[in-house]
Amino acid sequence: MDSPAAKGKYISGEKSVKVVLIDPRLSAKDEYGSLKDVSNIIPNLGLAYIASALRNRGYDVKIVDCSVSEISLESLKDICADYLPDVFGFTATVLSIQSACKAAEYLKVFFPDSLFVIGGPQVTALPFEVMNQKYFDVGVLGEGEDTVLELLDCFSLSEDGFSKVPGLIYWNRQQAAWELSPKREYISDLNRRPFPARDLFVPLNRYSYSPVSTLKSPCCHIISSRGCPYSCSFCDKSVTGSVFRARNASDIVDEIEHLIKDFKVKEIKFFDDNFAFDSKRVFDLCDLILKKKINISWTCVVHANTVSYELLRRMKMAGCWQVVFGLESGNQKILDSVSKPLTLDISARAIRLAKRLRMNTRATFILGLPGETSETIRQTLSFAKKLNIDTVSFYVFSPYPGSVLFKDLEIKGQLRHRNYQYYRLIIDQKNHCLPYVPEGLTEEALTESINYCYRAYYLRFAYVFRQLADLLNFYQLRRYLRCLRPLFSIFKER
Ligand code: B12
Ligand code: SF4
Repeated sequence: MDSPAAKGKYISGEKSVKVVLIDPRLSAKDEYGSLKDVSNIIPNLGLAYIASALRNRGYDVKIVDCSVSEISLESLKDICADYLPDVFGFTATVLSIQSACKAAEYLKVFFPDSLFVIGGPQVTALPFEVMNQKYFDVGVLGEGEDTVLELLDCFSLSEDGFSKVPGLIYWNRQQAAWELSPKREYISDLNRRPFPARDLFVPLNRYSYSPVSTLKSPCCHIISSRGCPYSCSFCDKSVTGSVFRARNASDIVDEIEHLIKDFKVKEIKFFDDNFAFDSKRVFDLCDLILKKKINISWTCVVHANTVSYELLRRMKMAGCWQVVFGLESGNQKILDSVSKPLTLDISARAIRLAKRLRMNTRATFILGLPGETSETIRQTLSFAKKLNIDTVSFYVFSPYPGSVLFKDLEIKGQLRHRNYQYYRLIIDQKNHCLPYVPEGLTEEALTESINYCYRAYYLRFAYVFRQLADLLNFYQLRRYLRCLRPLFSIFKER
């Protein structure tokens, strides 16, 4: 194959290089089905980090988010024809890889001389599989900010320089094969890096954060640390790795202030892998928010074993109104078997502490992990009920490429298929085909159990009564009203 990258003919060196970054995700309706109105339809920060790195280096950058704007391939081509990019950069997860390939295949016909780059979790997890489809010229593996700059720098100087840029998969012409360049080190210092270029997305008000987790808007999410030292076997850590690297309080507060000033943001969501792993850092962050009297409401996803009463109290004082816990299962054996470093007691304690402080609690459970039975599903449901968590999500297990479980199940021949459009944690009632079903269960039984869990959890007198008590708060009332309509339609469908 003579990849255009090998020809090196699109970077002239004289004109400013134009890069279009594309999030090719499905339309929100196709991705979330009946759950669309309670899901996060939000800008992709990975792409925004790439954009800001490129812009800082003087490249001309544009972002096209196909999801929120529901852009067809034809309009995508028209947008690109107006802009005439030298480089196309796609991002993709397991769920969006097929759309990314489709878009690249289509656009290549019209822009045969441009460089087609793919980055993100899916190519990082399965580099050869993605590149063998031959829609892309080069893949960026892992964190891409430094790699993409070196890629484009070297590209304008020498056509064969890719092998020297760490973090790539590229076409080796001599070998006529895809080859990995040396591994890229994780970014060790995340401070003082340019903030994500959120201004390159369509206006923020076109996006929507799930009302389940949002009190005030406009809202934005922040990644304040990367990497997680835990080893849950269902989690894909290919991009951010196992070493916890964190931004300091003042760098995070600078970003919060920038969001308040430039985007009028009233709420922040921290979507870190393990936000409170370093509790001192979170204390510092809260203290700085309080010291600077920043009026911001926020939420975060935390691991239950990283929180204490004192930490939650300080978080609440600094504006945190909801804590989200990945509790995964109400059965200890399942937790142990997926290497989740959590006991049921720790989970219960964390929820109780947050409730004692009258913080809103949210938990996510994964049903259908290996070893799951109807009985363990019942245990999970009754565990959630016992804790009376404010909001629970019952996701279906999907073996994500890059995770230990994906590899295990693949080796054991237990993956039912590799049609990645079905690798999702939210079940689409009308169109699903689970990639994995545990022994002893059927797809129908598992999906019906999940539907049952939702109904059995939310349609309870004790639950409704407790939630009604919160309605005294204006913001909570508005939040409930926003959740109500989609919830009714979900129950109708389920
Ligand atoms: C926030 C988040 C979401 C949000 C927002 C998604 C969005 N629009 O950004 C929501 C909740 C909507 C979401 C949904 C899903 N998510 Co998600 N999500 C995350 C989370 C927690 C943080 C993402 C993030 O901002 N990371 C920080 C940035 C810096 O990393 P990054 O996005 O990977 O980008 C870097 C590199 O990948 C690379 N890069 C990325 N794109 C590009 C493009 C180019 C051109 C270049 C050069 C480089 C490059 O450079 C970036 C900067 O370093 C990650 C976990 C994680 N640690 O990343 C999971 C994660 C990305 N999600 C995952 C999954 C599976 C999903 C869902 C499929 C879940 C589902 N619903 O079933 C969907 C898929 C959505 C979609 N259509 O693609 C998996 C992906 C696994 C895989 N192999 O694909 C992850 C890794 C979770 C995990 N640990 O298993 N997610
Ligand atoms: S699921 Fe969460 S706690 Fe477990 S390894 Fe992944 S990021 Fe860490």
